[in-house]
Amino acid sequence: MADGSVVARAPLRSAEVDAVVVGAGFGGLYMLYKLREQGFSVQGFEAGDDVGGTWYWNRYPGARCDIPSLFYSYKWSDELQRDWKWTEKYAAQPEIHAYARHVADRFDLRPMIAFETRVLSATFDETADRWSVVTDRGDEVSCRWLIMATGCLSTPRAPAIPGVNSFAVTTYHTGAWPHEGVDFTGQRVGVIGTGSSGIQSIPIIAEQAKRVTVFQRTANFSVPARNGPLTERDLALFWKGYDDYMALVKGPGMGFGGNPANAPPETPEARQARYEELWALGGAGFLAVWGNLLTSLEVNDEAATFVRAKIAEMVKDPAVAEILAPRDHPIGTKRICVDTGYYETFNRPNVELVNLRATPIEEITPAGVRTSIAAYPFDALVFATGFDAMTGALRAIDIRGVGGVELRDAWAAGPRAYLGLAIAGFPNMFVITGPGSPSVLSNMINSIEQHVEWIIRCLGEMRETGRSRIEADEAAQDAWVAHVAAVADKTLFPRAASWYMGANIPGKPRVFMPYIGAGYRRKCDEVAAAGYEGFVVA
Ligand code: NA7
Repeated sequence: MADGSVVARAPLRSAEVDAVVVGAGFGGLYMLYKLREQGFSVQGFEAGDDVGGTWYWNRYPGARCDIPSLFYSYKWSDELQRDWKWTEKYAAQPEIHAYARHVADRFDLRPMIAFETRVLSATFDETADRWSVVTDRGDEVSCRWLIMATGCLSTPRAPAIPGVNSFAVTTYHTGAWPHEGVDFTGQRVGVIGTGSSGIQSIPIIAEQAKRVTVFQRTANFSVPARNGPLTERDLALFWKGYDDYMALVKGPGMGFGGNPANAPPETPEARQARYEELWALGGAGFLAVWGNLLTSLEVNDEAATFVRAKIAEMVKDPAVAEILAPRDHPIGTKRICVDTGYYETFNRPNVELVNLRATPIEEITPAGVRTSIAAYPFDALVFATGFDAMTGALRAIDIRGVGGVELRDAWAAGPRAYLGLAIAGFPNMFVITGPGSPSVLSNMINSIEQHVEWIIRCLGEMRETGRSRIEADEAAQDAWVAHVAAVADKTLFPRAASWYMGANIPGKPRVFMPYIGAGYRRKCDEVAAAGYEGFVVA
């Protein structure tokens, strides 16, 4: 419960179900719905006391989706799609969470979920072709199919800084924000981290706090959201183009390989006009400016220069503007941020920026933060320091597959998964939007739906043909992992020390985790149509 108490319930002991679903975010909710619809018995587990996943935990001020709300909704129910009315172009966390709650209630999904329950381990029994799932509430559930809907950004990480736990007053992590909210009025607040969470929260914290000190290690590119209420006209346009949009969603699948049809025009004036147009429109669509933005350094650099010039226009103090201007990675190779008034916030008299490249943090002390040249006393400290992305939640569970091999060991040199859906040595287990699938570089809701629908088709076919076991073949997995890396290597993505690469976690292997090639959906469909090519079915 949000107040810290835990609802009492008897442990589910020796329960047997067809499927266990771990996580009740957007992936888990749809998976539960489909499993029940197809007549599978199912048990869901969720660590939080409510549904929503990412949108349950990330309640920091200013938390907002960076994909337009109309596109950030499930497509599997036309009635749901038409009934739910988003109020803003980019929905804020409370509204997205309300949407997840609405889905859970409307489709009566809650009875399938054991809340406030963390899965500790999952062990595969090779003689029975079943998983045994154990939780922190004493549950021991046996299932044929184990579906990990544990999310890509669900394991918040405090910064690896000496004395990180020694601050005597309160520390907050944007990814695990108190449900009752935080009142910073009259406080001196330190914020470490300038990714999306920092960039969204800093303007709001600055409006409230007496003083805000922002500690920036890497300057990030951010484009204005130009958020606002959704109008009848927006809705009419959306529905007018809905069939085309659905054709795109259900099409072969996007990629970052470059669309030659969208080449930059010859003249600098024409290119500048297009940058201005997209800047005025707002949003991450800026990255769609040219098909080769993420494959040509020269093209990328021009777009980056445009954004740096905008930062210099918005920030009055040229020295501060220079610190905020990203220069160490091509635009788009770290997740681009979408902000409301971020750069302008540095014009406020109560906001100061500390450049950690020049004066690194040496220690967090009971009083605040000490850099190489100064001590900053605080009443509150905010870690906007991100997540152990894409693999953190899976590695946190003691998952043991064939021969008792631990997933943590199998992934010691980086994650390996066939199609980002299944892992060799871990039969009957599926990962929704796992590493090696488009996941975080796509519209997550669309990718979730694609994976859930692929998995349910697979389980239905296993049942129809009386099979009890499906496992990714090691050679197919190796080939897929190599393909994922080869595709990434053709782009500029590997040039950034991003969380896509695991670079934000000290010691984490540097592997580009999302799949950015074209035709992913088609590939998955072809694999299924060919009788699960690349899988061993028994
Ligand atoms: P991100 O994007 O991982 O950002 C984390 C920020 O925290 C980033 O600026 C980091 O700097 C900074 N950071 C991390 N560790 C440290 C230490 N030790 N010292 C100083 N600064 C540090 O996480 P977010 O939560 O903002 O966003 C995650 C995703 O959620 C986002 O991409 C959207 O998809 C939604 P660095 O860049 O590593 O130098």
